[in-house]
Amino acid sequence: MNRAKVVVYTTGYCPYCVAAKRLLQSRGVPFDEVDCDDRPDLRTWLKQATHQHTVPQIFINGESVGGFTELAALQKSGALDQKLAAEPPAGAEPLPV
Ligand SMILES: N[C@@H](CCC(=O)N[C@@H](CS)C(=O)NCC(=O)O)C(=O)O
Repeated sequence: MNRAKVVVYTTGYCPYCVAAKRLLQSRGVPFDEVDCDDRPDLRTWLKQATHQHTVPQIFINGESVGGFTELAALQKSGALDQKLAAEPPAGAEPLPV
C-alpha cells in the first residue's frame, strides 16, 4: 500500500521526467509534480538539497531518492515498496513548491 508522500520536481521537456512519472503511475503511486520551468529559485534549492543538477528529482517522505535512474533501481531491488509503504514523518516540513 502506498502511504508515502511523493514529490517529483520536473521541467517541461524532460524525457527522464516522463519516464519517472510513468513508472510511478504504472505502480498506482500518487505524487505531486512541481514544475521547475521558469523557477530558478527551485532549481537552486534542488541543487543545494540533492547535489544533483538534473531533473527529475524525486522525494519520498522528504528524502531525496534521486532521479529516474535511481527510482528504477529502487524498484528493481524491491526497496521502493518499503519506502512507499511508510507514512510521512509527523511534523515534517513541506518541500518548496
Ligand atoms: N540520470 C538522470 C538523468 C536525468 C537527466 O539527464 N535529465 C535531463 C533532462 S531529461 C537534465 O536535467 N538535463 C540537464 C538540465 O536540464 O539542466 C535520471 O535518471 O534522472
